[in-house]
Amino acid sequence: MTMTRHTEVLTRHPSNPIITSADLPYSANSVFNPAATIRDGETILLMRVEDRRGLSHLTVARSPDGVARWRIDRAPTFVGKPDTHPEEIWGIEDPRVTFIEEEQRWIVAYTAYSRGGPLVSLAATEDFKTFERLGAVMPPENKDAALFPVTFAGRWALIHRPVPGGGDLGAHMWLSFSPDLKHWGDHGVLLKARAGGWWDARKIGLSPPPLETDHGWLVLYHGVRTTASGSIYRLGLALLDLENPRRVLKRSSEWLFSPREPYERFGDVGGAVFPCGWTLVDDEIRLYYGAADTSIGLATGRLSELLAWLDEHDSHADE
Ligand code: BMA
Repeated sequence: MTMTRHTEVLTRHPSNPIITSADLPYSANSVFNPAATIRDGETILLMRVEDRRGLSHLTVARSPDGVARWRIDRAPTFVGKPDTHPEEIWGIEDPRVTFIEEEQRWIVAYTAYSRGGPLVSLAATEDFKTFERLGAVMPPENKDAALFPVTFAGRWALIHRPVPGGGDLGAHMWLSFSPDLKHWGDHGVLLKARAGGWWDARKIGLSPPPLETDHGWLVLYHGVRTTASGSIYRLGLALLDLENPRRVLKRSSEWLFSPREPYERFGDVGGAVFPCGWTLVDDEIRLYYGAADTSIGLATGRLSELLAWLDEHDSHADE
């Protein structure tokens, strides 16, 4: 185990939380877990908004600098459509967006809340105004999904998180492949939740989509620690082989980011930091996260420092 002095790799923005429900142009309970991307120089967040019935939809916020001056759609942008898509009966949640360069469009992987439990659906958008549903791709219970931006030997790859046996068997991250974004197979476990006292014991899931770096696909994932007073959602890193994303090259032993500030500790689900999106400009990472299922926080860091931190805290170093 490495016992070096802890230094902060991700720094919270001083104006956190950067977006709360008070910033929305319409009434809602909370705004959290946003996807993030940059389009024509503008930062776009596709935010989960929970209404006062308890059901979620997605709404777009745009900012010239990714920090302030957010312009938020006047009405919900992307809403569950149970008449044609019954799996969206109880709303849609937690989007992750992936830009597909060759198609000049984004694929949104989101949670559809069906009567049978949460499942994974895909949609495509070119402008974050209209969304074309590609349908449900993973049956319940499954969530925390995102697409890789490239194909591997001609097949798309999706990370997702099924929950077998009502969670008693542990919830691990899986990887599946598809020739057409519709038919999925070659399912296999990618990263396993650890056991016992670990911060990421029994339940883990992908946070933002995997990020391509010179060293491999950088994966930020959440680990859930169950305690006597509820769950703590923390974040750790892993690195996957660029050519073969099934190969896990590194995985952090320690968590990298954990609820600390009052807006992360208190809220509808206190003790949860839950990012669904990040952007990279030059070496700067901007991580957008749900704080306590109530508001949106921003944390920034250098990609090179995240990779160096992962090297230093690689769990293989524990052996
Ligand atoms: C997870 C997801 C997230 C949520 C988190 C904390 O299982 O459902 O939407 O932010 O729990 O409540």
